[in-house]
Amino acid sequence: TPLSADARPGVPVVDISATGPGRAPIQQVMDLMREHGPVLVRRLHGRDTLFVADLDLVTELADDRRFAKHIGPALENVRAFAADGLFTAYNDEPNWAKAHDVLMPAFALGSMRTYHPVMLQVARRLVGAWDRAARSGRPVDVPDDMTRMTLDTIGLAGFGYDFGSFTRDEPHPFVASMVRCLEWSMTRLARVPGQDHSAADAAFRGDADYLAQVVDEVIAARTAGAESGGTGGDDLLGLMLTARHPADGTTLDAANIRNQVITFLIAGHETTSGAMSFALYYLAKHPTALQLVQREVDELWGDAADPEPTYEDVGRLTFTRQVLNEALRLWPTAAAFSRHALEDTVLGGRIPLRAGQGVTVLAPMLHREPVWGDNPELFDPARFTQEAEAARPVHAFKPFGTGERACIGRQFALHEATMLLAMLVHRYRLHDHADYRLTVKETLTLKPDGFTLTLTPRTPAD
Ligand code: MNH
Repeated sequence: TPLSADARPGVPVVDISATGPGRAPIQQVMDLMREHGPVLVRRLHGRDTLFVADLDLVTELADDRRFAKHIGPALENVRAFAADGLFTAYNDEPNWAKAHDVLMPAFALGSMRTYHPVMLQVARRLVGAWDRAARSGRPVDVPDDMTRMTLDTIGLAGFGYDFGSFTRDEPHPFVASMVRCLEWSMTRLARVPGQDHSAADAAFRGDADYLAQVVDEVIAARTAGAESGGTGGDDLLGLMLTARHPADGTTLDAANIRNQVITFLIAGHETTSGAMSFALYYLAKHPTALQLVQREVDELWGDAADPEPTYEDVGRLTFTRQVLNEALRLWPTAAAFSRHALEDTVLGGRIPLRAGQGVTVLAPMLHREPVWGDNPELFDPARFTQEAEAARPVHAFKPFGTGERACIGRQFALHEATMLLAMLVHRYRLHDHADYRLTVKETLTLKPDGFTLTLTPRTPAD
C-alpha cells in the first residue's frame, strides 16, 4: 500500500513521474530537499519513497531497538548479483550473522597491520604510474587511477589475487562489468511500467555472469595454491574457505562464498576510490588545506625521495584523515542507506510508520544540516578536529551507515585512503590544469566525473 500523504502533516509529497529520477537520482533528491526541507516523500509512478536527512529523525532511525537495516528496491536489485552477501543479506537471513561472525576478525583494528604492506605495495604501483605521467606531462584521470589502486588492494589484501590494473591500458574488465551492474540496479528503479527492458536485462545477465566467472577464478587460484602446499591463509578468502562458525562448527557454503567475494570486490573498492577522488579534488581547489597536509607529511617523511610509510605513521596523519572525513561529509560516496521500523511506530512524533516500512537516509543532506554551521557547502577540514567531533551529536556524520549493519570495511578504507593521499601530497604538486568544474557521476556510488590533474615532482619545502 502506498504511503498516505494526508496521514503525515507537514511531510511534502513530490511527484517526479514527469521527469523520472534521471542519471543523478541522489542529487535530484538533494535538490528536492533544498526546496522542500529535510523530510519528503518522492513519488514515482505511484511508488513512494520516504527520504529523511533531519538530524533528530536520523538519530531516532539509528536506534537499533526501534529500527534495523532495510533492503529497499535499490539493494533488492543488487541482490540479483550479490544475493546473500553481507551487504545485501536480509537481517534475519542466517548467512548474514554467520558470515559477519566469521569475517569480523579480518576487520579488527589490529588486522590493518597485516594489510599495511600490501596497501603500500599497491600505492607504489600508482606512484609509478603517476611518475611516468609527470615525466611526460600527461594528465592523470584521478577516479580511474584511484579505482585501479583500490581494486588491486582489495584483490591482493583480501584474496591474494592480482588484478594487475596498472599494467593495463584500460581498467580490468571486472570494473566495467561491475559499473554496468550497479547502473542497471540504479536505472531499473526509474523504469516506466509497461516498457520492454529485455535487452537491458540480458546485458545485465551477461555482466553478472562475467563477475561470477572472475570470482570463480579468484577462488580457483586459491584452492589450486592450497593443493600445492599453500596454507589457505588468514585473509578474507582464507577465512571464508576455512573458518568454522563458533556456534555450529560449519564453514560458509560455496554459493555464499561466491556472493561474499563479489560483495567484497565491489564494496571493497568502489566507494574508497570515490572518497580519495573527492579528497584530491578538494585539495586541488583549497591551497590552504593542501599546505597543511604538506606540512604534516613533511614532518613525518622530510625530503625522503621514497619514504617508507609505516603502519604507525598512518595513525599520525591526523590532518590528512580530517581532509578525507570532510570530503566524505560533502560527498559520502555511498550516499543513502535505508532503515525500517521493527514495530509500528511514529517517527519524530508525527510520521506514522508500519513495521517493515522503509525510510531512506540521505547522507549528503544530513551532512549539510544546521548542526554543521551556516556555511555547510564550505570545505573545511577543521570540522573534524577531535574537539569539534566531540562537540557534535554522534549521528550527524554517517558516511558508513549505522548500527550492526554499518560498514565492516571502514578501518580498511580509512587506512588505505589516508596513506595514499599522504604519499601523493608528499610527492607531487597537483595542478588543476583544466580548471575542473565538479560534476558528480552516479552509479549507485558517487565519483567526480572526468576529474584530471597534471603533476610535477615536489621538491621539499615546495
Ligand atoms: Mn562499506 C556496508 C560505506 C568501504 C565493505 N559501507 C556499508 C554501508 C555504507 C558503507 C554506508 C552500509 C550500507 C547500508 O546500511 O545499507 N564503505 C562505505 C564507504 C567506504 C566503504 C563510504 C569507503 C570510503 N566497505 C568499504 C570497504 C569494504 C566495505 C573498503 C571492504 C573491504 N561495507 C562493506 C560491507 C558492508 C558495508 C561488507 C555490509 C556490512 C553488513 O551489512 O554486515
